[in-house]
Amino acid sequence: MALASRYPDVEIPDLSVPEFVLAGGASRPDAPALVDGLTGDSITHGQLAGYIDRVAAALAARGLRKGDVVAVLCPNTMWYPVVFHGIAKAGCVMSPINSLYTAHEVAFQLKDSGAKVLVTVSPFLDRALEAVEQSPVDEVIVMDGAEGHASLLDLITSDAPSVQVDIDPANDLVTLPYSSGTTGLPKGVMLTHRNLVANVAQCRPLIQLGEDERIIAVLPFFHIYGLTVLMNQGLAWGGAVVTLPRFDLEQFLRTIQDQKITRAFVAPPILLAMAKHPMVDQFDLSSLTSILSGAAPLDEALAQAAEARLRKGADTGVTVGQGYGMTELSPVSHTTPDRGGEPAGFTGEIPKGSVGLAIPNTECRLIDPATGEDAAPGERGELWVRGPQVMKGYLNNPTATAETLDDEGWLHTGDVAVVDENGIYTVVDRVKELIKYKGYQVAPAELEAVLVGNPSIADAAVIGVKDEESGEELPKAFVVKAPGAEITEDEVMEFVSSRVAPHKKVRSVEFIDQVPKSAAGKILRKDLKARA
Ligand code: 4UU
Repeated sequence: MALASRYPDVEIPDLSVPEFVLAGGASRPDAPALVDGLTGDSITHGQLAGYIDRVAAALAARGLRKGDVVAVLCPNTMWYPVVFHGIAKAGCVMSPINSLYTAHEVAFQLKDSGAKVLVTVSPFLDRALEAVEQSPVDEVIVMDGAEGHASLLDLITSDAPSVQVDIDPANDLVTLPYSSGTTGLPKGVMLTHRNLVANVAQCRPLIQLGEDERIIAVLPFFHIYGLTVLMNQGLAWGGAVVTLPRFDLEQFLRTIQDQKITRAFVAPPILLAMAKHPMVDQFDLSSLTSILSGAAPLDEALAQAAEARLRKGADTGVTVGQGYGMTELSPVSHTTPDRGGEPAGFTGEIPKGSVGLAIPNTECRLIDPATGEDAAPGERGELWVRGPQVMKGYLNNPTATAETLDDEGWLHTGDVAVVDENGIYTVVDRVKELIKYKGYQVAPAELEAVLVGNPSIADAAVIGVKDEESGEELPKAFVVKAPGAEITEDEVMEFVSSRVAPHKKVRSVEFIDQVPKSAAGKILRKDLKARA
């Protein structure tokens, strides 16, 4: 049984992502659109439109055509949105790469996506060039400039003619982020212009961003949460997005204070600091009205503690809420509404540990994994989602697509949820392989492939084990030694950490005689979880 959203459907503008997003600031060209949180430098909405036009023209002049993939390996700066929307306006597809990836991980994404151009920054250039040697990339653009490479300045001062690419929002891709989904290795998630436009429009009744809103963007734009919720949502309603290149608590708090930030969209580790760290009291955070957490489960008591601490008066001050999403959902399907943004006739409370309500145009099902049938009211089930934010599929991978997205358009999330009589959802478990570390994806299959690449390791399986103290899930490897091989736990961990980004490190190791597998050869992760 499909459970409808409690909100009436919203209209989804039939526009490309840049057209939709730039419309938001069109009436206030002199207002800031992007602010560098470190220097205070800014780009106005008017300048943003102009720069995007130039980047698109320069890319087209290089011979890039509709559907070509341009990868971006860059931390958050106020220029990242210029690059993304420039690529999108040229009809190309932006594939965002995690800034912390090793050259090998970067190369995997460049090859798999077929990227023709890589845009990066000079501090990452060595890593980028190492990756490019193993991939089909024709050109590396270095935003801040480097000998022998075009820079962003070259692009935005290009005198190439403007381009008007004919974009079909419902079918043409705009971005290709990577996600492991419910199983296996990372895959390119095909998201269309319409997916991203829809998701911003769908959040509107719940998250009522105003023009004078100032949003802190410390979560990375290379993750879909940063791209849609921070960047595009912030810009689309005419507000200002204030960028920080990495999370540093003091810098984060100072930026909220000095830049009069009104909204923060974060992941649980940042909320933990807001609730507990003594430094928080040294800053004036009174401009802040709302903090939304997402990307991993938010502890109810922690959310309450953060809200109590930051709330100045009884009914004023900040509210702490939670959203739920997935790369394959562009990413939002559920979120906590602002005060006053509840659906008509809503009288209940929104418990802090919940992920709020299904956003408009979104249907849900909760499926009992044991029976494959709809769970009884109030019972837990795997969350299925259907709506205009559901991906088109995985790139070049019809098998994985069919396993996740069924014929009726339901995206099987691999997360387990319950819904109460008010339509409030709570995510209670995860049945897929995926491990989340500080909100980042860790795909067990990827670590297993790295592990068995060691000649001393005959077989391996990786699961997430919850650390009670931090609340984080820590990747744990079960390792079968090769006959006669000598290898220690520390050596196993070092072997992995030299090959993967820091968030994917294996954080504990146990040697076992055999990896438990089904008759079909699938790792029985449940058995390993029980053992851990
Ligand atoms: C329990 O993490 C994301 C998207 C996060 C997001 C985006 C917009 C959250 C709120 C918001 O407003 O995407 P992925 O693809 O990196 O990871 C998806 C997985 C989910 O399947 C789920 O297992 O991350 C987990 N997850 C959560 N789990 C995401 N949000 C939550 C949550 N509680 N609130």
